[in-house]
Amino acid sequence: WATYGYSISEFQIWDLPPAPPAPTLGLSPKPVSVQESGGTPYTLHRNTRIVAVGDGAQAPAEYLARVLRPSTGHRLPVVKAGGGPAPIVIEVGPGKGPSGHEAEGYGLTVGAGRVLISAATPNGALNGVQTLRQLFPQWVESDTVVAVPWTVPAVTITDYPRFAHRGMMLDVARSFYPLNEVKAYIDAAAQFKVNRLHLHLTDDQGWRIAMDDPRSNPSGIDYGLLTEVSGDTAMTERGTEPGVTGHYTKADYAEIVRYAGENGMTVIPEIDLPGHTNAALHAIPQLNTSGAQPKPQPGQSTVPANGTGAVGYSSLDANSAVTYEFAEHVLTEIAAMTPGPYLHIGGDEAHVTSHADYTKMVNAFTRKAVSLGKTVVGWNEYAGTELPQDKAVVQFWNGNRTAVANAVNNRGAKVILSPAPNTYVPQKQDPRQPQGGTWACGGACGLDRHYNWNPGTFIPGIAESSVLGVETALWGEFIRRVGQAQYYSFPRLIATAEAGWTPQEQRDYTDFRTRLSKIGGRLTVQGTNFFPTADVAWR
Ligand code: TNX
Repeated sequence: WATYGYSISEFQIWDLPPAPPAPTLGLSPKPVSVQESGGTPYTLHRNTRIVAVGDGAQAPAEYLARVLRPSTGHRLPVVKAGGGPAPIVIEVGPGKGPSGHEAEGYGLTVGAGRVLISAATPNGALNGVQTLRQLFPQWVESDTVVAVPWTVPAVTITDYPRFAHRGMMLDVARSFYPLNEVKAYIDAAAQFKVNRLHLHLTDDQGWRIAMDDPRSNPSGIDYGLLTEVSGDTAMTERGTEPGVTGHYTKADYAEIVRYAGENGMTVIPEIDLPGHTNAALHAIPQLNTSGAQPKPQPGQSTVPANGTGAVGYSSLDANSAVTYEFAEHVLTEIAAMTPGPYLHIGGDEAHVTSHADYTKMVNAFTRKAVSLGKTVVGWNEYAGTELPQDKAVVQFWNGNRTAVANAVNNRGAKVILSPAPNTYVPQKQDPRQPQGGTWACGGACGLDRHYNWNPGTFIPGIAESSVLGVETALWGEFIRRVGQAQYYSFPRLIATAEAGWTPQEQRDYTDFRTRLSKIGGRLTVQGTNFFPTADVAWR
């Protein structure tokens, strides 16, 4: 060995073959109950039909067909009845899914000659479809035909979520994502049973949603300016490229809502008020009591004359009637465009607004949202305002947990958890990454931080039943386009999806990493970008 200039011990360290990957089905979120029968696997047949039993089975059956057709090359017709070789049966109706878990639960039985998915609702069946998809070979994610046997191991699964809300927030305001990129972001998350898409539509750097003028318009505001002017601005200072400009027409927004729905997701639109409003103040002259319209904000480090910090430098004026006229109209329009029950009014980081002014405005916006028939959502700063009884949701990101507990215990509020160290994906995932924040974890917020926490006990003094669930937050200061959005979101978004789905006592980080090592291949085949974190033995 001396000839080669290194010792035996060094040789052994570097030349040992890698440990064989631990066997795993590679499912995430981990289902509540999985039994592997060890029996003959199911094999898809070129004449397999997807049998949709019950009206609600049609959409999930077609979803499955769309997943399976490109890679298998089979026709896979969706039919209402009948068998044929190796059928996949999806049945949806009362009493079909696991009882007590009707909204999203499902049963999945894979036998040698047949697959059966049963659920009480279409979304439950869709969850079963996503699990079945993960049981096929990874090549099922290819968009061209692959010649492999399409086998699925024989299993019996009963499954349902721990929390109703497993969300992801996309900041389209700092940098815009065109419709096709939003769809790609939805596609990648839907396979992990993420069921809420929170769109951060407005901020200091841009306004991304078209608004029409109201019939009664006392201040004569031209609402078209919001997107004509502030759809054309974006964050330019951070990131390796300037932010993307653009906005959604009402038709684009309707298409996002439709596409999200097809993927089992409810859209939660956010109009951030009363801070984070520079784009609105820049576009609409009447909103500026002083008469001076602010310039577009290229970044957070551009600190306006008042010398306040990096965020929270803009505010609507609590003492101007135009503020209420404007906010109420915008909320009315966005509510009318949104079939889902939630309206997010922001409420974060209003650093240049006095507490009295903040409370006055937020109370008015909250009342308006509720009068429009919506459940109001706000960031945790608004927890201390006059929340409507049983109609408010507090989204925690940072700060005072006691205020959140009080909102729950005194006002019947529910909670969405987006604690920055556990769910903020623009934070660095590895200290060697050049870009990314470090403020939330005092260093990198790795995959372990996103996995190892308990949403049920995170806010002391509240019952788990008051927790709606969890949400990954993709802020957009330096993130540009969907490829980079995915690179920062995955695989940590998968950890959060599992934190929201799988019973706490069944969650184990080592086991999660083993399952993830197999999921990496799927992400690669489907073209979902991800950060290959050092914690995982990617195959
Ligand atoms: C704080 S988190 C914000 C956002 C920023 C984020 C990351 C929250 C409710 N507000 O405006 O994008 O930090 O820098």
